[in-house]
Amino acid sequence: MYEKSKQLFERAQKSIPGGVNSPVRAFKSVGGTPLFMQKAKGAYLYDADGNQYIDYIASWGPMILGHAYEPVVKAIQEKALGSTSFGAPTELEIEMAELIISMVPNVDLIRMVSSGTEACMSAIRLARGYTGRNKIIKFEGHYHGHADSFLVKAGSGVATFNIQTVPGVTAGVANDTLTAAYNDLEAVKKIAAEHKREIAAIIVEPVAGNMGCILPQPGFHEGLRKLCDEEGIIFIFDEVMTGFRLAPGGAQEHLGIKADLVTYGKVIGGGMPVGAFGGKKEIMQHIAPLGNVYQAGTLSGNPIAMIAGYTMLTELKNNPSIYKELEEKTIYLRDGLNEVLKVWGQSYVINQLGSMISVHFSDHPVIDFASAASANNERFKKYFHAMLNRGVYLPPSAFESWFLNNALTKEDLDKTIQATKESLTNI
Ligand code: KE4
Repeated sequence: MYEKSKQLFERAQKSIPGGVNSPVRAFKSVGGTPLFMQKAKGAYLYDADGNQYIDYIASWGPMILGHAYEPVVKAIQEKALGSTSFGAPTELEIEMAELIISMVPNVDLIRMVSSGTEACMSAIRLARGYTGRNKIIKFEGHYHGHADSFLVKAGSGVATFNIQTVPGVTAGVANDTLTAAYNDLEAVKKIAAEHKREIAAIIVEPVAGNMGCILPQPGFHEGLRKLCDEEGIIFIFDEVMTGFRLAPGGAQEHLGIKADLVTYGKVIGGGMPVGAFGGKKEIMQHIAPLGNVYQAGTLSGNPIAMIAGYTMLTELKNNPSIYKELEEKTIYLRDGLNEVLKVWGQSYVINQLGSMISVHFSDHPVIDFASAASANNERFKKYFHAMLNRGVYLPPSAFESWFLNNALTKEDLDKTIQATKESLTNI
């Protein structure tokens, strides 16, 4: 069933650390051999052994319209004929910036980069440069990429591998990162009171996706917004996951909350390496070459990445009904999973918002990292493999959101629900 992947994994480990180019792909937390993918189309992945899977990772978010989406593929093919990179400004970058600014609220200026990590690390450097303050507040279990400042009580792979302190992150850097539990507004207020005029930014995943999908409690973001206004703290929405997924205007639109800076990634590149950060002119004008907060990148605004992202975002902007369709599919899946899980007799929780969803084998609500970590994640491992063996590819970690793509059909969702029903007998 997985012979070719097993061989490829053996071979990969001889030349790539852990055989993968990103740790979460290694199946370390669920066990077994990571599957090497050969191709994908629409909602389906095909591994090196020719097995087909219904895909709930969507490349960790980007493939919101399904894999090998025709308009994006064609746009890339065509653009590549005119060179793959100039290292000089192009009209397409202006069109991309104008398109994004037309879709999202509160962004006057936006800078393209090549990953979500770059976007988030640049945003906190800008907040520090703009405020002249050093410290940031992040939330336990939130993941903003692998920049040193963020690898303190981080989510995603850091939580998956239970890495308490990441070697190589100096105490100096870590000391400038203060953490609180997600949804605990009082804890944030306490930290802010203890560090008056020291905090440059609060950075948050508006809807958390790196400890499973975890929703903001009513009033949480409103409270953070008010605190930032009172204390002169820059409020950063890390929308690498939620941007262009929850709504054309992302979580700012979906939740009705204004951030001072917003970071993007994933969907914005249509599957190509793209990140971005943007916000009000008053702050963004401190970014070089306008200001002195330095940030740069050889392939930032790369024509192939830009045309992929521009094509994807144009499709989403011109067809806003996609968001309703995606949400309806996700709610259908949620309700179907509830139907089979509630008669199972064991504890579980399903968190869902828009097209983000996760199943936690927990006897308590999952509202922050501690409650996500104390779920029965051993059971998740068994569920993951039981589903994989039935042709359903879930994120290989309990600390990840599932991502639906709009190529999923009702039949795919029914198969996923049925596969869950069958899996429950032996997990
Ligand atoms: P990248 O540098 O991986 O493009 O983006 C970092 C990032 C920033 N902010 C949020 C909210 C994110 O979810 C991410 C990256 N997400 C993970 C999946 N949980 C990427 C997958 C991986 O690490 O391979």
